[in-house]
Amino acid sequence: MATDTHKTRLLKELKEIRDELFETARSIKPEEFEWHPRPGMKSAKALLQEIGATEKICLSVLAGGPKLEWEKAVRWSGDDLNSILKDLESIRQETLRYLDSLSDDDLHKPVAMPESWHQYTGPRLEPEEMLRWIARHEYYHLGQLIYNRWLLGYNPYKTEK
Ligand code: NI
Repeated sequence: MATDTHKTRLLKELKEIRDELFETARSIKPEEFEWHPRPGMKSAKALLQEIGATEKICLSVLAGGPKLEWEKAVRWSGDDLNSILKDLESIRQETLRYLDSLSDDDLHKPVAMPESWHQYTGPRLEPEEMLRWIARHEYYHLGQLIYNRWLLGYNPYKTEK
């Protein structure tokens, strides 16, 4: 067996972060879901929605579709934890289908970015770079979610399950 392809490594990273996100999110009680520590900080619900909407918007651009608007990017199927996790899953399935359609070479063929993103991405970006950024973005907000939970008393270093 050859060493892992670039694609396999990307898939692994996306999956490991997603598994930790779901493990962290599954224990959220309904009364905790919209709690936020301070005004202007995101609740668990808002963090999860941010992760899903960002992934969907980035994927649309990568796949040659339109640049979706933030508020309308995802039609959430419900306001509760389970609905939002289910929506995150179906967004991820689209990402994986897209990734599956690429060869390792395709991963490095730059894709045109929307004008308003040029300040962050430049005019063109390799899919590999964007997919790594999606994973990094999710990990950033996962850290915030873990902290949100910790403020409610759920110490991530103590596994009392
Ligand atoms: Ni964000």
